[in-house]
Amino acid sequence: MIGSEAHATFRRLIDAAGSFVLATHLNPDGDAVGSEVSLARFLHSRGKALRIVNHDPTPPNLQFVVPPELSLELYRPAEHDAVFAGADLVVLLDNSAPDRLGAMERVIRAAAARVLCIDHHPAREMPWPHRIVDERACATTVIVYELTRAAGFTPDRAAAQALYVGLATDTGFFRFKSTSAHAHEIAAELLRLGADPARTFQELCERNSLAYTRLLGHSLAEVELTGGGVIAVVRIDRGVLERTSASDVDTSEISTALLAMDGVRLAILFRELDAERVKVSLRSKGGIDVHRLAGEFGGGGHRNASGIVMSGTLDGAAREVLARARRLVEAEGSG
Ligand SMILES: [Mn+2]
Repeated sequence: MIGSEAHATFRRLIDAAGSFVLATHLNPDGDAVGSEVSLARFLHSRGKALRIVNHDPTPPNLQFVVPPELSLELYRPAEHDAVFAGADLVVLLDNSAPDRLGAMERVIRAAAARVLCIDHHPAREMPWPHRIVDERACATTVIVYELTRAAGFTPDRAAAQALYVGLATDTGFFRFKSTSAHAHEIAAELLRLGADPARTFQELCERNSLAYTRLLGHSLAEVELTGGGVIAVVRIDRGVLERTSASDVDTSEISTALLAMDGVRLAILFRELDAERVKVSLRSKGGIDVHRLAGEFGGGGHRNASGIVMSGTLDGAAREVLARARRLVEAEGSG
């Protein structure tokens, strides 16, 4: 939980500012969008003016979180650089890392003195003077919930739904190790305030495309085990993506199925982005710290879910990452 100093910082900054821009990381997920929407509802209740500007579009399965009066705008330098430059406060949500801002990095760095960062990721570099970061929080929406409630806000139905989506996303529907009693207590309160758990699961998890489903089938059929059966590996090359028409689908959830295998505690998915780049998704259970593993290759994320984009071929990336992963698993097993 965040301390009284963080609450005071939040209140001071919010009270002093009249206009806000909210932003988050590349490829916004449920916690990113949930944090933006819930904080926006709070700021509107205070009569504040705000814009929400993201680098990437809101995925279709998260659009139900966005109430009609809010617009999550897609960053266009010609329009939004002036918005970032003119806002009293820029709130960076669910992201501390400048390199996860994409093309927005330059303009947000330029505004750094007016940036408040609210996040739960461990960060390598944090150039933001105002930050409320709690690595123990299982979602950024938990921090937003605590800050806004302490500031006297009662989430309405839309805010409660948005907060719940962040909590459900980042705890894997209340099953990851980060899931605390506190997370369930907040969830209970959010249900009382109107969040709909059945709809949340349907929207988030039951809108898979045929292409994704076929790619999942391919991945399950081709999975390999290594590291004494602890590491499950899937390689997806461009040919497979074309055959399954899955070039644009999000493959990160395939790891969930891999981790369901008995004995597997680390799932690694290598996906060929083009001839020179490979995306690596890392998921783990228990003590295997994939954030550290990803960090060795310039990637980032959380202890149990991280990602890397590597230059090189699919086989080259797999060789390098798997060599490190096997050593990590051995060290973990003997430690
Ligand atoms: Mn998050």
